[in-house]
Amino acid sequence: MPSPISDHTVPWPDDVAADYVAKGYWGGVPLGTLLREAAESDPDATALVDAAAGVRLTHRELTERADAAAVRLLDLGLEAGHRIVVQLANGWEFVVLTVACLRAGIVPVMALPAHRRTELAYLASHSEATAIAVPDRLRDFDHQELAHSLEVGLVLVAGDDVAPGSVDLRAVCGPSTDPAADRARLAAIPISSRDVAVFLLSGGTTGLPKLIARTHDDYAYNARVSADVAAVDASSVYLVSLPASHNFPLACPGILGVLLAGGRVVVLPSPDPVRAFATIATEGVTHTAVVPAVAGRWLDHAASVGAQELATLTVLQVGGARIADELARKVRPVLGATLQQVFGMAEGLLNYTRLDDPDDVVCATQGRPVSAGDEVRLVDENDVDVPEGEPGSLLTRGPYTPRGYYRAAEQNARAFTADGWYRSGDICRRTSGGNLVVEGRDKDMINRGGEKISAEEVENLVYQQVPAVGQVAAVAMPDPDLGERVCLYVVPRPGTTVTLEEIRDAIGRLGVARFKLPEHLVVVDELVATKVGKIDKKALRLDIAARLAEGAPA
Ligand code: OOB
Repeated sequence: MPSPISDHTVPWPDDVAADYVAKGYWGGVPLGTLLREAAESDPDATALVDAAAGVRLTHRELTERADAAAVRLLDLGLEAGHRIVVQLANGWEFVVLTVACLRAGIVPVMALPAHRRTELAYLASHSEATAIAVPDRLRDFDHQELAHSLEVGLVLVAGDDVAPGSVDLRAVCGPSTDPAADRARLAAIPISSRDVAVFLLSGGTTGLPKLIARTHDDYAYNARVSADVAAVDASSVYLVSLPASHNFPLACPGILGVLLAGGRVVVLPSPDPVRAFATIATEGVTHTAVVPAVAGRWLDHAASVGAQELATLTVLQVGGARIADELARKVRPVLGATLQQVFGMAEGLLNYTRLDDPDDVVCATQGRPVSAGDEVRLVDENDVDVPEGEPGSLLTRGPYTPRGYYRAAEQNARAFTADGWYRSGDICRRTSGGNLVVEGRDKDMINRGGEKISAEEVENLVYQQVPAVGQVAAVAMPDPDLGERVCLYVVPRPGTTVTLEEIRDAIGRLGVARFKLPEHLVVVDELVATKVGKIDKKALRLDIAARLAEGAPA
């Protein structure tokens, strides 16, 4: 039996929680119930479109399928409070399964399709998952085989090739035979709005990823305020092309915010511009969310073929990494949509530019907190607030920012202050208009086109797998397309040599997400240390930027 989730979470203090209830941030209703209620306002409207799979579901059909799936999961032995690792491509099954979990109180652990053995084994064991949902194959990788080798328990598989011993996820997510009975069965499950609804993955600064336990109250609020600020309503059509298990496309406002508003979700497996543009045209997409690297590709594509297909697109949300001001300024003239910058984090705090902000705010800032309940401080290295307008390290608390990671007392002592402020590690400046500008960061992370990579995790993998490496440091190197990529500085052991290929092969064999593999290697005789004896990463970042500027081969 998995241990109760509440044994390992850090709750908001009682008086703070009471305040969030009194102010109406926390509604006291579990997400599954809210989603069912939202679906009832116009049950025959289309809720979900997966064109590749030929699936179109109305709100009624989605609700009934989610209820039926919830009941089938219970029949398979899962219970409210159990955890299921969800590693699915963007498809209708992801949406039905997620809603089903929320209805049954089963907690999805939102893994990424790119994750491999190392990440999945860790997520499954750390969350004490009793089930995993995967595609059969994706991009030539056999997810089903890997899932079985993890010995998690139940393996649910989405695809045509469901092996003996796997459960057919498409059948689990199929139509209901008795909607009223399903509903009655689910109504009997006691789910508190204070319970954990989903586990998100942290952007990663430590050796292993951390789990962020988001409650029904906090995540429903996250989705609801985000829908308001993005002007999402029942007439909205939202395209999901980023990996759906990321907080941004899941709930900012994403899938959950759009469904709660009675709108329509359209899923696509990737943000490739040719397909995305065609889908926007056929489905009448009004809103979508992308990372800056994708925004760049869409701008290039529109510059060559025009943006006629984007006629219905009113809001383009861009976040996950800093978009260059020049790129931001092209969005409206080239794509014809209003840009909304989103500076968010799976840990909670969301900043948005508002749709009616002047161009200078929209194009040159990352917006301001979405909720009046958000608290933000910008501090120096002694946690003292910096003067207004100066850059400082961002600390935050609020109604949808949990007070600690799941089962991570040691990391929590570093990542949170004693009075519950989360240290985001972003260096920001506040403009006179109250908007934040992200100027850098003081966390050891590499942001590769919005995918976050922990430098420490990469370094640990290299030390474990490559004996010839005496000392290693992973740092961000600037990249015109992705913003940053992983660069390794290595001091080989005396008498040995190392190559980038050897290192990539060694880590790759272990099974880690490919986006974490280093893309550039600099072999050096020594790594300079700071005064306190740590490797001077700032110097290394400057060094690689200078080498690239001088035309070193990338
Ligand atoms: C989003 O969430 P995560 O958890 O993958 O990453 C959070 C980190 C932030 O701390 C910051 O370092 C960076 O990603 N970031 C940005 C940014 N948006 C995120 N840095 C500069 N400019 C931005 N606009 O990335 C995320 C979560 C919800 C909504 C949107 C993004």
